[in-house]
Amino acid sequence: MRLRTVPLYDCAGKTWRDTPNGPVRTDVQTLTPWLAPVVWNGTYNIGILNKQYNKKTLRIGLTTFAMKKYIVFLKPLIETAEMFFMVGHKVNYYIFTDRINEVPTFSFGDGRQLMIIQLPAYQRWQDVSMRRMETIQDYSRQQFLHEVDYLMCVDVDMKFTDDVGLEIIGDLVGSLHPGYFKSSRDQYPYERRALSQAFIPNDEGDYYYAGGHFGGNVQEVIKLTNHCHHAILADKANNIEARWHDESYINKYFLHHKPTKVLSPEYIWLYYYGDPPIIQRKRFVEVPKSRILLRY
Ligand code: UD2
Repeated sequence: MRLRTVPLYDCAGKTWRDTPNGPVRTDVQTLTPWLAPVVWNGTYNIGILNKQYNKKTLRIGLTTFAMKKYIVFLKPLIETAEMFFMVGHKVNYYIFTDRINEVPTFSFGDGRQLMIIQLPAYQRWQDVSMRRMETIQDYSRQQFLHEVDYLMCVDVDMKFTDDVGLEIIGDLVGSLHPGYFKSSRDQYPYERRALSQAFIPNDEGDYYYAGGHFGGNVQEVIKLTNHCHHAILADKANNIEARWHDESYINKYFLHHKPTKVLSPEYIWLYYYGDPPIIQRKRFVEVPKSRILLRY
């Protein structure tokens, strides 16, 4: 008997293919060893996902920090999010900044809004980056838990260049770092000092996750950020700062609390790593920056 083929895997109308039921990507890993999906173009049907969630009640939060000179990145991030991020769904953008007067004005789609939260700025950029854990945890408990179902937390120096929709939603979501998705475990830049709370021994570790895009349901985001914040404080008390700051602690957290969904590097691409065809859609990409000019 011939299998009926159906156009199962949508890619927002861009790469429709007739396929029998089953994953169409054989060139990438689409399932983790603990059976969580790894989201790549061609592995999901956005039509089914949109029907599965109730659009009337679902609300998604997006947090970002635009502290000090990084305020310049806010405009492209939010403008492109309005074009590509969760289009047709309700979204709350939560913007943390010390420069509220420099937040541009935006126009938003129905059910989408931006909330500005003023924060004092830490002097060191490393502290700005790491303290995001503390702040997301605090505001998630006080506010976000009551306002959104899922929360995605992203770097500000990024822009959306292609659709990002409900395929990224899950209880605990991590993103594969674009520099290491093809690397072996011993090449991952984990924190290797045993004294650090972020320590991962050479014979452990699943993937190397990026610090710039993680999320999940709000309860899970609270657990992650709370854990990382306390690990950062414990290290600070011992005069240790993990190799890649918050990213190192996130990697340690995901080792023992496996993500229920893993996003491929389509969802956090850095052109520093070129333009390989395996990344069929670069959906969320870094805006090039001069670290020296911006951080100091
Ligand atoms: C990587 C990670 C980042 C974080 C960092 C820690 C990616 C793509 N990025 O980025 O998430 O783990 O390593 O070393 O995985 N910020 C400000 N003002 C500042 C400095 C930082 O608002 O003065 C915020 C801003 O949201 C920025 C984020 O902190 O995007 C991380 O800082 P970064 O982008 O300079 O760090 P980077 O590129 O090394």
